[in-house]
Amino acid sequence: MKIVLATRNRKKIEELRRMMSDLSLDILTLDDFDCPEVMEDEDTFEGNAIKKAAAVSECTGLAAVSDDSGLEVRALGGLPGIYSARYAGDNSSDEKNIKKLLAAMDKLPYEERGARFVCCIALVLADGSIKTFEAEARGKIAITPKGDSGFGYDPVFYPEGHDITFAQMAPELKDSMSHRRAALEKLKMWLQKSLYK
Ligand code: ITT
Repeated sequence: MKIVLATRNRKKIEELRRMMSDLSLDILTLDDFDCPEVMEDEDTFEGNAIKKAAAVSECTGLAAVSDDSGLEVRALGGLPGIYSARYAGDNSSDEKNIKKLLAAMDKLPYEERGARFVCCIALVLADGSIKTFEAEARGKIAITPKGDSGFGYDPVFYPEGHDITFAQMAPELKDSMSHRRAALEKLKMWLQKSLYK
């Protein structure tokens, strides 16, 4: 079966490809098609994930998988949440987003720096049917960024039970405990049950 990854984020593509390599799927990306940009204007991860996958499935005529994800910080009432990619403004960078986050959390003690990454994966099949799979990874926000692996907020995220950030981990170690991996595992189980019967 052919499936298109409905994301323009290169780092997500890298992670999704690595974690889907054991599936017998022909994985394509938006580089293989000329699809329009999708406006992410829903107010939930799930809403945006469905919107992205549905648009790409319609544009390509194939099944599409999208990932809408972000970081929710408890002390900030769940921000940056669905705004994670553009927290410091449109066309923001990971560095600017992290800088804004750390400034907003200035002087908060470590015990009060609880956060979680959320990932919602949407699968839209060629017949238009929709399935979504959501998962989280809990942890704490660092006082200062550490590490240069991964992307986004990885340098400031200490996953629960670890004293190194996602950005200090080898990619496979991050995968083993990430929100993206947990959501993908749910997708894989559904695919195995529903499509490979
Ligand atoms: P697409 O919409 O094209 O998939 P995007 O980067 O705009 O790409 P999102 O709207 O889902 O994707 O925003 C996700 C943001 O959340 C991402 O840019 C990071 O800032 C953050 N994020 C999500 N998963 C992350 C992870 O595993 N590690 C670090 N940051 C992550």
